[in-house]
Amino acid sequence: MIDDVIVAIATPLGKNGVGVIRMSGQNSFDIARKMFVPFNKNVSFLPNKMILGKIILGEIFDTGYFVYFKNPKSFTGEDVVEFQAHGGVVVTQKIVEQAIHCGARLAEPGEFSKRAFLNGKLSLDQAEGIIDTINAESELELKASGELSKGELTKKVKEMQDNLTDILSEIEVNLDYPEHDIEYITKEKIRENLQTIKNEIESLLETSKQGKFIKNGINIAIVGKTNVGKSSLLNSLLGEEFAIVTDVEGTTRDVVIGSLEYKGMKFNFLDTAGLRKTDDKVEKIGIEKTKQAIEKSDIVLLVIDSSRDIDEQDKDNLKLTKNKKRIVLLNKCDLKSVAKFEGEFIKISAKQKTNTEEIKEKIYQLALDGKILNNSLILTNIRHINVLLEAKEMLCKILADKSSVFLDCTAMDVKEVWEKLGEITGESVNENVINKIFSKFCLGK
Ligand SMILES: Nc1nc2c(ncn2[C@@H]2O[C@H](COP(=O)(O)OP(=O)(O)O)[C@@H](O)[C@H]2O)c(=O)[nH]1
Ligand SMILES: [Mg+2]
Repeated sequence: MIDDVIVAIATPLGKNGVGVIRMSGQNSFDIARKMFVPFNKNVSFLPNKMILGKIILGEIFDTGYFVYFKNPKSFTGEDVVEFQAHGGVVVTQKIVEQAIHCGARLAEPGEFSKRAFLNGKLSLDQAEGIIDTINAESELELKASGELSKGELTKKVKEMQDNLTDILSEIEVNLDYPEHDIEYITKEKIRENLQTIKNEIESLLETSKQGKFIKNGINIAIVGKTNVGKSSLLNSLLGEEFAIVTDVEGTTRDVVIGSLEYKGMKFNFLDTAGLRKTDDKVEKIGIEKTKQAIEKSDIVLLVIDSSRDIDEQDKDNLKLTKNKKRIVLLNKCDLKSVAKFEGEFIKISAKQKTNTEEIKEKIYQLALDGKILNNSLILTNIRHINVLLEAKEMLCKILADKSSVFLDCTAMDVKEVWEKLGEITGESVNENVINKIFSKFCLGK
């Protein structure tokens, strides 16, 4: 039973129009009332009602609102009181101090959400969805975390768990009445049902490929010989003079990273040192870094100067990147075209900033393998992905067992899969995991 009252500032520390201080716990109403005097003496303190008055801070006071959420209809499921005061650093901190003076204690990071989880207001994955919403850096990340906090994954997992429960009772009936032919039919049916659940897990896991890009953005390495226009291309994509462009070979030495958002997805461009044979010590290191950037990238933009013949170095670069998802760009199309390239390419002029939208669209398509993102659930959280991978592995093992004792052995294994899936919603997860998850939350959430 959690009965102490926790308090924290819910808004960022700094100079803000309004600052919100939140309290949760059985006595939060009494504690908050001790430090608040309403302007209207006859007002009744009903839940969900904003009441204007003085927030008493010892000798001084601030003017603000008092809002009371009665359990269980609150974020944490407990009695919650929020003060909306002026958003200054000192004011908000004074209110917290006063609340502590009146009997509350300072909340730990994520403690409000943790209480919401422990009181059954949120599943673990929903709580993680909330923190992802706060941390979202792009529109699609926001969308994915929104699905999570809405409980879409919880719903899917619970459906799978229900199916597993049905399978378990099927097995039990059969173990109690082991007539030979019934057993055979049941065995096949169980196998089919387990296979269906495995397929569902697999299709969920399939979305994690897109999820990875949504969460981390797409890393795109801009690669090619020196002076083909890689840095000019970065500038043209970003729409600003970001990287240094000169006609001196070896201008770019370190990797330059520039980001933009396209269709709600974050693109991280890595402009690299041109690949060529060189004795320059610094440039050599740069080239080594280029190779690492290629390795780490999701997509490579290979730039070739179309105003010159394709030479050995271009061919080496094509070879070096042939196993990557790659877009070949024939640059400087404003000049006379000389290069002969066989294969798919896009003609561009980085200098005149042509075809930048076409490049972005091509990157988007290539990263998502041409699949259109819809509103459905997309896995972005590595913990959820790992739990599902393990559950899938367990199902594979059960299905691989073709022995005649299939039924006897399966019940326990099926129960284990059920529990594994429960780690997503938090139903079957140990305290350490829970504490670790909530400690990553911000203070006041
Ligand atoms: N005519 C023309 N020149 C370009 C184009 N893109 C880049 N350049 C020029 O090529 C030279 C090298 O460009 P830069 O972007 O520094 O190439 P990098 O070494 O590959 O990064 C500069 O003088 C640019 O102005 C283009 O599309 N057309
Ligand atoms: Mg450059």
